[in-house]
Amino acid sequence: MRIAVLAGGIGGARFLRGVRAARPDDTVTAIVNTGDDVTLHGLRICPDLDSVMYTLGEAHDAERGWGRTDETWRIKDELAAYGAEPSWFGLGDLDIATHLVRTRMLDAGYSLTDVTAALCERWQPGVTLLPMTDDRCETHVVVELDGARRAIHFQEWWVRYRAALPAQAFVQVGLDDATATTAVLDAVTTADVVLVAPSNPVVSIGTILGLDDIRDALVTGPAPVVGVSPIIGDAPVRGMADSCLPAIGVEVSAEGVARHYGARRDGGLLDGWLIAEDDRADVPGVEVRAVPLLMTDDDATADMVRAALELAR
Ligand code: FO1
Repeated sequence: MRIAVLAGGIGGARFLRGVRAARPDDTVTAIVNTGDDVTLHGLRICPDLDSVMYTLGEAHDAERGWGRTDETWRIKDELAAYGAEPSWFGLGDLDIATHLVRTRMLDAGYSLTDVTAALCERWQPGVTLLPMTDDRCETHVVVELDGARRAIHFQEWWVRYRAALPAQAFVQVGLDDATATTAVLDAVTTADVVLVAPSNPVVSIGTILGLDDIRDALVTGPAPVVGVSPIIGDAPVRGMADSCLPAIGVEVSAEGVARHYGARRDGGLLDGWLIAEDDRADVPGVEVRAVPLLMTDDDATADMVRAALELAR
């Protein structure tokens, strides 16, 4: 079976470990959000791709969720000693090697898709990792800062301000001119099933769906699309979806997110939707199933994936 998975960072990575565990002999392709990408200290940083790569490559720091295990921060401290801003972003020494290799390859003209494949040669994630696009697009957040409305990079909003500044809007700079890669479109059009990971529906899944050619391929493609709610009860399990959804007028609930994604019969994304056992979701045109949704370990996540594949059938 060919499975395509739309994924963001930490939640997406954890979900992909479950897909890999549930379907070890299938072809799994992860289509990963690149809207969180940022250039800092001259390095191109791809947080969601790196979270997935490290997590499936058994190199991630499970407690932090991002970055490398056994990380050290000597270069970060040295940069701060020089007063080299930004000092608020956690650049680890081991992680910097990834950014140096990526930045050098990008500068040499390789596509982000090629760079990601090269980095994965080392980490062997067991699934194919594809950036959603090779074109630059970066999510910015419109906030009120120092008495003025400003658009700041998503990473500054999330890391420096801990998403504490109310997000008035999200602007995916460059998204309108970005196109999906052929590898991504091939993955979607040849998939037997498409899974939407419980990633942030605004800045992760929303950014992927902001690429019209991916959205069109999903909506018109042959494969059933089944999503997993990132919201349990009235809050996300992790991350900042509850700080993002109100900015786009979507209720922070499993039902709200599913209605936002829409039913495929109405030109939306979903055929099926997994919600937590105590939740309810009435989404006309979408088959809803309530299952345990906490990705406490790979087995629990694999059970979720099996439920999603069952629903797809
Ligand atoms: N998240 C933080 O909360 N603090 C950090 O200092 C931080 C640094 C960082 C460096 C590299 C990287 O790949 C991810 C990093 N993240 C950090 C996580 C990142 O901001 C988010 O996980 C994603 O952008 C959201 O999916």
